[in-house]
Amino acid sequence: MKVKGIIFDLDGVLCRTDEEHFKAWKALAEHIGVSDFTREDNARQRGVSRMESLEVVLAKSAKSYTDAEKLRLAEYKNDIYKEMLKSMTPADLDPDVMRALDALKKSGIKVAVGSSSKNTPTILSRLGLCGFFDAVADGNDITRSKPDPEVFLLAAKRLTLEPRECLVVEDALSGVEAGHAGGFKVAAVGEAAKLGVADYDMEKLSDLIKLVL
Ligand code: B16
Ligand code: MG
Repeated sequence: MKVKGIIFDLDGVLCRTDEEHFKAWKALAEHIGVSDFTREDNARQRGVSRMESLEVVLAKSAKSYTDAEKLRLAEYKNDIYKEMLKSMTPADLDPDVMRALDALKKSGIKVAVGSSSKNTPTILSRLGLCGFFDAVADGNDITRSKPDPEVFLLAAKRLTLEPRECLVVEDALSGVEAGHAGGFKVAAVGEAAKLGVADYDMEKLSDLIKLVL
């Protein structure tokens, strides 16, 4: 397929921070006495905002929480997550991811990040990817998280491209749905590639090279 731009999701696509999100949510769940928080629960948190992700955990608790308490719980999780990010370095970048990004950049295709995460700037900086992307849109820029297309539409706008000229790359069902809602074609990796809901399912990110070049 021919595209002018590719918009990458971050957690679970460009890096493995999806695993750190899981561990931090699991720690929060245990902190509030929820002992059966599973990877299936975590799959429903992929791509959705921090506060909506918290609701997935709280749905398993018998207690009810005020808005102020919810904010404190989300902060508790985010503090654990940010502590994990401190040990991240450019060496954590998967060589396959770097191979895909380099090949796309050399070909002249514009590249962007479209992530629900408010930690996107920290992660890109820790991975040594500050300034690499032609545009970044993240959780700090949006009010509606995936499956709403807001973050991808903003990334496309910042690339000065139309959705139909871009491909979205996602690991989450919510992200595939967001891409489609915005009028994008979507390629899936990881969890989302097992669902058969995207336009293209890939085993690894460098499969993009044969898909678009
Ligand atoms: P934060 P993505 C999403 O990032 C994660 O998949 C999701 O699990 C998380 O809740 C969300 O970011 C918000 O993250 O708490 O760091 O702001 O997959 O859209 O890159
Ligand atoms: Mg993701």
